[in-house]
Amino acid sequence: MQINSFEEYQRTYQLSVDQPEQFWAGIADNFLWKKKWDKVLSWNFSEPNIKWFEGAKLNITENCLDRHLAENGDKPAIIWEPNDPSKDSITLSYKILHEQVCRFANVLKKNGVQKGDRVCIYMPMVPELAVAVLACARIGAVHSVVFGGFSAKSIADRINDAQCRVVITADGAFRGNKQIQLKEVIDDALIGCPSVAKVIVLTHTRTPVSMLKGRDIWWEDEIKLVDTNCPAEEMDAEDLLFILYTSGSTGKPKGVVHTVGGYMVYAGYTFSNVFNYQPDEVFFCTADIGWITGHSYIVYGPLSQGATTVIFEGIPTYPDASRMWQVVEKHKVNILYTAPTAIRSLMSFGLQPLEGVDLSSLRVLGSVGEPINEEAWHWFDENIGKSNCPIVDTWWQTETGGIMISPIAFVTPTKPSFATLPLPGIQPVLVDEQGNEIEGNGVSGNLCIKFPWPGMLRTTYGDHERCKQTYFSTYENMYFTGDGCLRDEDGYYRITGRVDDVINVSGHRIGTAEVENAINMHAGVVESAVVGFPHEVKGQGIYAFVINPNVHSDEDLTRKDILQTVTRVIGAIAKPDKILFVSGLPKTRSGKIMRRILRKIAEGDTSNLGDITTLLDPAVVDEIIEKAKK
Ligand code: 6R9
Repeated sequence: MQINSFEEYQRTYQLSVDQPEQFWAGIADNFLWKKKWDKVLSWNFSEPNIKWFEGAKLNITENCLDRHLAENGDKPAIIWEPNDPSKDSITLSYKILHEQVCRFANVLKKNGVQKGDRVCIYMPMVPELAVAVLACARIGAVHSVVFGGFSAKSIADRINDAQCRVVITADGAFRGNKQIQLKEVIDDALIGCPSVAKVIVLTHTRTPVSMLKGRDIWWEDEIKLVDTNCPAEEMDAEDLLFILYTSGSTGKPKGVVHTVGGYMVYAGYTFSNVFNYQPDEVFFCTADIGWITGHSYIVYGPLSQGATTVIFEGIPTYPDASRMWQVVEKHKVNILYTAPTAIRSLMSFGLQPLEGVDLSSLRVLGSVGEPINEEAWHWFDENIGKSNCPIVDTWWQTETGGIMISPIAFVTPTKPSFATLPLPGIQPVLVDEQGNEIEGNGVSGNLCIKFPWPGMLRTTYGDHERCKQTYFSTYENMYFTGDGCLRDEDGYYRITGRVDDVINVSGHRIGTAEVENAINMHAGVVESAVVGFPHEVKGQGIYAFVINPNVHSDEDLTRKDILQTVTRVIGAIAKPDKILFVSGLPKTRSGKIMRRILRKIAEGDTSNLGDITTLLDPAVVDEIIEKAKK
């Protein structure tokens, strides 16, 4: 499956465009199927209706676990590095991981979980999180992992949208010097979630928790009651594997749906190729399993390829800014996959944290989540890769399931801040506002994909129309990514950022409408408008313009209150970096907020605000500019 030269890439790419079915069938042959497909692909982007490997039967956990046992049973599958460096790390071999997954799958069965049931997972970054995910897949339950930073309300919304039957959580989580009371958050969430019959609680932080009789049970008790024999459920290639919620332009997060066969093939293929993974190498992806990057490149991609994957519970700056490098040294990490925000944050500590740390095990570096600026790219290249490791700047999305546009390590010549070229099977196009394809090089436009790939989303859970409207209606017969992009003279792609109302804060997608809804829940707020602005570490920060009618109120207090409201409604990750109180917002006569103007003001660039004559009250703009300066 691995591509070894640029010439081979070009040849493979051409084949994947000329004969996509033949190409993907060849890739899929590298996986374990209980029964092969009748048809590789049927599709249309108008409904949309996309089916890969129709008629095929498989279980993804047999690909991630069972098939490695004979030859690699004792090979480390997971290396877990705890938050606290003085505590021991834990290594799970493929054999042990297989046993734990089967055992926990039996716990789920014993508690009434059946094929097709949805299970919400809200856990710290511990090996049991991967075990829980895989145990769901083992029995054909659909997992919906919710990142540990979301609030009770966000969790409740997600649980209700998917009608989850079971929740898997832990007493608490460690993150740097903080503790997050996961079970308490779940208790609050579940007040409004009638579908949940059972909550399975892992002991981790040993913080006291309350257990509801008949509903809450301990992980440790349950696994004693079952054995390790759990045959893998036979799944159809197009059966649901998981739901993962992500923000869009509207207020309500969407449940992106991925299915078993195509997702597996795509995550495995891209992992193996992009990172040039070699047997016995250690792969470290610093994302959280609560995001798509963790799903595809901590769990499914690496394990499907029999790799050793690191799960790191902590954060790069705890107990100090050398932590991530220490982890690389300690576990002799060969491939490090991280985010620009982490790189920028560590850069700001200078080179001292790198002193005396041995990074010589590193062979490949990767970046994901947001555009990487040239300065961060060079710092990463020179100080971490010692100018000797290719950097793969991987562009992709929750919806795409796996990496789409990226260099292939040791194959594609890289260029700082460019995601470079599409992987085999991916047909990107740039389109103008009217939906016309912009051909040739040295052009920019909105990034679309014009042909299906196995890892793409199939629907948004419970609302297929929304999937169609969001991704397939802006431009006819194309998947619209929501990103702007340029293609340079060499045909290389550079992602320039979202063109919709989504802000990318430290690589996390946050919808402006979501934040506005949360702010507006505060009793003192009449209306608000939220935009992104350039932030040195986070990439983008959140800037909120808020109309507060009570001019005599204490602004600092109201500000604090609003931050608390947002934390309660969405989670701390959505807290605005700046809140500016204003008496009005720039609106058109039809009542639309002109965000373009607010964006300029937030950027501090008011020299050219463009045409503001269509505004209902142009004077508010001057007032906002004046206030923003202070
Ligand atoms: C994997 C992931 C997707 C959005 C995407 C884009 C941005 C991701 C990027 C990148 C520039 C890269 N993005 N990778 N922008 N260069 N290498 O991050 O998924 O959380 O769904 O975010 O992130 O704007 O549309 P997700």
